[in-house]
Amino acid sequence: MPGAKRDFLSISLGFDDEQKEPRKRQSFWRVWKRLSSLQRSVICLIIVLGGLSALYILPAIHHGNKLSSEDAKLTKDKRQAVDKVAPENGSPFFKDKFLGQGNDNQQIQPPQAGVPKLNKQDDLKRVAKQQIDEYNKRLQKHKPGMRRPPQHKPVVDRPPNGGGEENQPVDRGADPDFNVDQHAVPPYDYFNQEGKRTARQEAVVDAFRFAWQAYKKYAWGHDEFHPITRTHSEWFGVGLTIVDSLDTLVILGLKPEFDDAREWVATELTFEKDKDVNLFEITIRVLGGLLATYHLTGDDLFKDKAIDLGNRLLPCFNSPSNVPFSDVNLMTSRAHAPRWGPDSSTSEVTTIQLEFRDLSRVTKDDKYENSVMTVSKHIHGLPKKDGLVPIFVNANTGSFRGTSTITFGARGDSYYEYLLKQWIQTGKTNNMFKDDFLEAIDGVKKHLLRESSPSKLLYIGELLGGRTFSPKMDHLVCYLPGTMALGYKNGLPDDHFDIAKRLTETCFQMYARMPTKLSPEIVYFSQAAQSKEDLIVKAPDAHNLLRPETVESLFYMYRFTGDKKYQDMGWTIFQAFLKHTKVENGGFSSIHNVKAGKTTFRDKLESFFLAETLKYLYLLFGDDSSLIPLDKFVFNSEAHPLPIYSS
Ligand code: DMJ
Repeated sequence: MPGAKRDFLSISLGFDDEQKEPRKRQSFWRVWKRLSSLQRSVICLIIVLGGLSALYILPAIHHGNKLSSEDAKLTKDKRQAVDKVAPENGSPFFKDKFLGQGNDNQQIQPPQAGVPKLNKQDDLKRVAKQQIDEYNKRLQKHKPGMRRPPQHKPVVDRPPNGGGEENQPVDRGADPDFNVDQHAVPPYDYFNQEGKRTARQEAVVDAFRFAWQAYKKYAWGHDEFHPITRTHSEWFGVGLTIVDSLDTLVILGLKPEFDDAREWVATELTFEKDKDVNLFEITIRVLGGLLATYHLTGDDLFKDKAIDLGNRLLPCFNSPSNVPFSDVNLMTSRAHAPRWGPDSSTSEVTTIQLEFRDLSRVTKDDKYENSVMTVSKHIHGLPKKDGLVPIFVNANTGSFRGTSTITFGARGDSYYEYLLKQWIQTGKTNNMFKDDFLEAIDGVKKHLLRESSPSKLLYIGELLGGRTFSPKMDHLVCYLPGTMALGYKNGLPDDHFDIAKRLTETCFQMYARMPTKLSPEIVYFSQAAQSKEDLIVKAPDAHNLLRPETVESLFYMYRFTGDKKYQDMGWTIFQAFLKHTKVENGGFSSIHNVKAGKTTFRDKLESFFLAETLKYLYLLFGDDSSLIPLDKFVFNSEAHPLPIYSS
């Protein structure tokens, strides 16, 4: 047997060990004949086994190829849809997620070997490395919870008064010299606030939880909650209350609630909806909410969702003029004017700029910012009444409707707000915005600012048809004192702050003088010298929608002065919300009449109560100004904080 073993080895090595002769070529047949029967059997066995393996492997390869091409066909339409909305530089993972292949709930699988068809060893290594990199990225990327916020670099500090006109950088207009990633998002341990809150902040947290739990129980994933009937309704069909509340959850430090909300965004939120949405509303509430949450948490999930939404809103800008259409279908991309007429609201087309600019800075793609800068420049170039604008503008002609009202209330309000805030967002480098804001405030002083009788409350009226003064003031106007205080803090004239202080007092009186201590939606100020009461409330205007504007201004005033009277004012208002708008079985509701002894509910929890009202109250009642510092963040119109850039 040892000899047989030696023979077998000698064949396998190709030598004729027996004869000790040098190696020479022999025919296959001669070699075969010289083999022992054991050697022949082993060779036959090897050949049979090889053949059998081939029979199994070849069809499998063929089948695999077939599957990939069918799969490709099946997903082609979907993928085209994604390509349509994905940013040019969008990551492959963004596309995977959109297609449902990168679902955050799904366990991330390690890279699979042997999937790609490869010829060269180098290619193999390259693709394997790509897969591993991608896998590691995905593990990093969508790990839930807090991570480091985006890059921190300080904004350019400027002297209090902007350094004088001569030192102001030139207006770069629609072609901004991006300093991407220059935004300053200071680190803050949001989810570690237990034991650090003031008693009043704890009360706000309780109120928030009370509303949140009811929404979760009866309306989870739906846009709006009706707490009396415990039902829900859709507006955009995007879980509006959740998305609008995301950054409030972070700022209030509510980790379990935030985790639930994030999970919903990761697994349920889609903008692939055959739904017409209002450009302004979805921008300030949803785009703003996603971007702010991205900046606070550094979690790319929110950035990816913001990019998807931003792309779907862009068709609004394909109008015959530089004024965008007010509505767009999220799925079909069809944009159009509002159903009620040919005009867009001036405040709506001018209150999308902070969000679209931020999206450009985040993506390093200037298409979003350029779209909204075109609108801003167009509105800047239109004739105005001492900086004041009519509330309607036509998206076909690009002109104001000259006979429309001038107001700082509905449809006019945030045009002025975004002038100041864009100047701040761009590091006070774009003076077009600052100049328009200054001119508008001069226009206010000239045409709209009056004192009531008998108490001399300072208020802002309206010009009906652009001409006739009316002593009417919407609660919406009460954002203005806070915004003017913010301007003053950024170097605008002292008298802006004087006006801000007096307007804040007036807005508080709109609450304090009502039997419920809640403000009506609209008041008229008495002008008659002999009148006994300053405030007149008409029956159709007596409702309260849980709006934030007054507590927003109280927050700014407290941050800038440290005067606790503003906290006390806010506490009075908060107590009134608790007393009259809290629904026994869960949630808060808007009410019909702030003058009525007995509250009647309108059965609606507006998403801005959670996004804005409770957020501003929480910030107002705290003494930690490093929680959303106002030299690093600028709040959008829905109280979503966005970073201030250096240009
Ligand atoms: C919010 O949606 C925003 O603050 C908007 O700018 C005005 N209206 C509501 C709150 O009142």
